[in-house]
Amino acid sequence: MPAPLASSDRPAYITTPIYYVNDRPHIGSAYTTTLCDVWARAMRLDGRDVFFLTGTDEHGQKVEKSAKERGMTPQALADENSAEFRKLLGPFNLSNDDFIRTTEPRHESQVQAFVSRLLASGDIYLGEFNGWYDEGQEEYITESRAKEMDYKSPISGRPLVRATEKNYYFKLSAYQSKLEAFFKANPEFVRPAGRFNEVLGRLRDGLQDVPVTRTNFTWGIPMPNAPEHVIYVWIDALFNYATALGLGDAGGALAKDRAKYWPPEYHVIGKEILWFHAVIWPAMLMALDLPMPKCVYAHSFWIRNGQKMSKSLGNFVDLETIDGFFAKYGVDAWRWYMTTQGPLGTQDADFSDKHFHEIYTAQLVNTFANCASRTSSMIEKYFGGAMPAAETASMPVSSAAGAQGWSAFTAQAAEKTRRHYEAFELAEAADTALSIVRAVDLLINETAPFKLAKDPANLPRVAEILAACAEGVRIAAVLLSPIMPAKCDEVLAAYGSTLGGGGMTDAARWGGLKAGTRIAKCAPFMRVDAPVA
Ligand code: ME8
Repeated sequence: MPAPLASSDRPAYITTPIYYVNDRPHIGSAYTTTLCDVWARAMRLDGRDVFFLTGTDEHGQKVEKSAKERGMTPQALADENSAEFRKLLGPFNLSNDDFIRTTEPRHESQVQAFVSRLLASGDIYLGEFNGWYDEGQEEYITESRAKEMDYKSPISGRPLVRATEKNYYFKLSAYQSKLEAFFKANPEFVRPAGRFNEVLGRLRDGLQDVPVTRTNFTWGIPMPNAPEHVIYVWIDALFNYATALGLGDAGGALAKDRAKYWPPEYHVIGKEILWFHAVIWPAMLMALDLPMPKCVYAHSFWIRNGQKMSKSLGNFVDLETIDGFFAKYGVDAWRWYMTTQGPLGTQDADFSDKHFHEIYTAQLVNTFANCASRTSSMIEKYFGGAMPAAETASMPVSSAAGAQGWSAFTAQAAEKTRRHYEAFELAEAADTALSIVRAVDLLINETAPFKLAKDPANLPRVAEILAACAEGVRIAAVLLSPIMPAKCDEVLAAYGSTLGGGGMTDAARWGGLKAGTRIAKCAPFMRVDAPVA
């Protein structure tokens, strides 16, 4: 487990990529935003002051082209599709603090201010580009890379087009050694490690200056000193992370409230946009003398039944498909699957209806819901729905766990979960929190309180067992709440509890459930029919 990135009283900033408005939202954009949401909620639960940013990327040739095809202005297209992304936030239960659009005046004016600073420092200069361009990705490609790519876009498969333009350039080449030194000193700047190696490998080929303006279309932010040039969409877009906090307008009102969040703890992105975030963006920040983000986390891709998702194959898990999952399993089951089974590592993850169903049934119905439900119904049956009075802190967890008592076991699991969340090891955080539920399950199976209860003489022992189970369920619900906020709230409410406001460790401390607390029967996840293959 990597060391924690920052002390817990530091404000925390996390960002998603800003999504292109020439596409509709789908599993990919929902996935990245959900991961960031889980982290943001976990850090808030831990008492940190969090700023969680998402938004839409609205300029560029592709948007201009699509708008033309549809007979509308680029702004109208951007408005329409940005609203689609915004609509996603409620149903997915995403708790972002702002939603930035690159066509907003607050963003445009700050991008111009940043670019003016880079012109003044000589980091941006006028020059001529001769090379290749990937139209789909809106990315300039040098001759040597184009050759490696066989003159085809690795993303769309379409041929690269020849590009010769008088453009403004960013002096990326001047930052080669500074970046190398920075990477060496920050071995966790890009995660997972396999992705960092890819960046370092490409860095060894040597950096060339990159164009930062275009003149062959107009849908972009005008260059402050030469308005016939528009700022290249990628440069415009990367700045969103800083403009949302007002950093381009240092004395302004936005910066007054938000500058404290810089630098970001995590820029979470997909693997295909790593170079921009791991190399170009840090070099621009160096040129602007802004502190570096702590980590760029590049996850891999969801694929569908073993195949890449693409428009031409028509196999995208789109919002309509996701709606079907919400209707059948609920949004929290969706969030659970995204968090625990997604492509957080260097491998792509296959999205399959069957696997979703298996995970739902095994982990949510049979484990989490079953424990919450069995415990609450036995408390109802044997103790009239009131939390039994019993000393449970040092009661052994199970025969397998040796002498370790419940209080020590859950404190250890809670701290481990907290650290996993903090380190963006979200599937591990989920599993560690769920280990408490598995221990409750084992306790019930090993001690069979439903059998013991048949003899009234055993009631003190039954009280002890069920009190431990109830407290275990409560703590697990606290720790799982960043992933499944609504269902965990439901369980906590049934168990007469709340998340409290004192941080994750406090909320998860043994003994939170006082004797006599009303515990209502609850069944947070219900069995549903398996999908037809
Ligand atoms: O690249 N699996 O925007 P974009 C998982 N505007 N995640 C996926 C995915 C998949 N199959 N497909 C897409 C852009 N994503 C730029 C970003 S940031 C300054 C500018 C997610 O709309 C993943 O997060 O193409 C990826 O990086 C992002 O969507 C790309 O979104």
